[in-house]
Amino acid sequence: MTAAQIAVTIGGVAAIAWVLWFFLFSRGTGIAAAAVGGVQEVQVLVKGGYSPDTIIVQAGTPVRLQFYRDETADCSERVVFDAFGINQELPAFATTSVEFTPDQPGEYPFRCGMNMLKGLLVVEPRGERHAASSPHKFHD
Ligand SMILES: [Cu+2]
Repeated sequence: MTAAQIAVTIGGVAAIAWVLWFFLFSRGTGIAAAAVGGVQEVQVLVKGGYSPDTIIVQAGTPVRLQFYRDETADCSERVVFDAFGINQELPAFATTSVEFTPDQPGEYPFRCGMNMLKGLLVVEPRGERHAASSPHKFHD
């Protein structure tokens, strides 16, 4: 092989590795909120999408999502959580807090004002996840 062929081969392998990394690890991964002073807080980068785009929280505890909008594109000007009646403007190059308390477990999509950028808030049941389904055979 010539030096040029070797370079092309290395470049191709690097490109494949990057594509694998991009699809396997950089997208669609959920992040669990960290509790800060009784509030479940998550930083979300807004730039052509939401990252992370899946946010996992627990029901019954206040949630604070810190959206940093790192662009001026009109598309991401607002963030909307239909289930919680939230339609919040996000000024460019600033952090905007969106706070609410999800009471019911479930999956709640969020989106930009035009319904193009999408994310998902996953609300898990509070505490022990299987407490409600444990058998009651020891009760009198
Ligand atoms: Cu949009």
